[in-house]
Amino acid sequence: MRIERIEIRHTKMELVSAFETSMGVERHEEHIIVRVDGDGLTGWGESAVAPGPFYSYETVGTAWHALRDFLIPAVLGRTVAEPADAAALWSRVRGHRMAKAGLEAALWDALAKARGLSLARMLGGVRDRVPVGVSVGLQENPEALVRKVGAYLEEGYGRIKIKIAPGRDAALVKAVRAAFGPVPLQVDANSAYSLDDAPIFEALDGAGLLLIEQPLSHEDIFDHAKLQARLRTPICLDESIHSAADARAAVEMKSCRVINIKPGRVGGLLESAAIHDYCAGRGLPVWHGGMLESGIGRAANVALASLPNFTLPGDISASRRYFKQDIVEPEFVLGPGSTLAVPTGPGIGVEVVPDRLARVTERIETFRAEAI
Ligand code: NPG
Repeated sequence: MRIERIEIRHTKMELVSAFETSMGVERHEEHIIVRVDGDGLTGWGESAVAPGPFYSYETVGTAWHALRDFLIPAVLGRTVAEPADAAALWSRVRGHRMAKAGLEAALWDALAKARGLSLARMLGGVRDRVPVGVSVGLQENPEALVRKVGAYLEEGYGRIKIKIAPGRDAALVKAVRAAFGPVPLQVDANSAYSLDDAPIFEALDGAGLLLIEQPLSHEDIFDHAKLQARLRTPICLDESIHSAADARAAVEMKSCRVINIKPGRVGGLLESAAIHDYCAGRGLPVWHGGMLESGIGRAANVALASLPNFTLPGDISASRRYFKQDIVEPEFVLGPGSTLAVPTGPGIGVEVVPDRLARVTERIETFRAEAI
């Protein structure tokens, strides 16, 4: 496929309810949607950045810069047969993984469409439905959390993840356990603790949690090994894993027993698949994280989560959990057994609805290859 045109959009979508974590509160999701055109094909991808550098150092502004000034010029007018060809063209660019992931995803979509394959098939997916859960932000008090969790369980979510932060941890787990007994439950600290807080996690070790996600610093692998050695509950790394090389270091150092994969955090679907394969070979389960994506990013997430070693439920909830109206059709809906259906149509398998996309677009820039 010759890459003839690339469009990037800064989008802003209102969330149905505010999402609070140890990093701050979000009321809107601001991402970059990438559209690639060539050979009569269109591909869509989503870069799950944020306005501020609080989860990752990347922002809407840095990703826009990396895309406009480096990544798009590296591929525009070039011919790519495989996503790896595009990654090779921008291999001089270090970091900027979320920016790369958005562009790479759009190319995966277009290239899968060129072959008449669903993205899931092209990636090597093996399931037609993927197990999912719901991630519940910090609430005002334990009672409010119990109400929120109760409502999600009622809707059919079979796995609950709750956010924790210093001073808002053990009491929340206790309240959820008291209200709902042995429901599949995990916690996410988003790097809010230090090794000195190990007793807090030791106290949580008897709570039957599926895993404790990213308790320590966002770049740490070393202290997590020390903490994991003190716990029976698996530690899952998120923020600390940026590549298959990081995954290898974490596994060899016994820093975690589970890995959360987010294509944005690791630079795309190709690297995600490499982490998946490495973990499969080492007997570590992986699961798909979430960045409150629109239906464009969600479709790619569901496709990736259909790979065989994504055995734990993902943070890939139904469209309605996030937005009043998604920008794709069909929207993602929660199915039996807390699952989402993997789209079977070509590429991401959902249609972008132009006027809905236009309504959430804040800014747009288009790049065209020179005619040949
Ligand atoms: O369902 O997409 C979802 C949200 C899952 O909790 C979730 N994401 O730390 O993993 C995280 C958190 C997050 C959200 C991180 C937005 C960064 C931005």
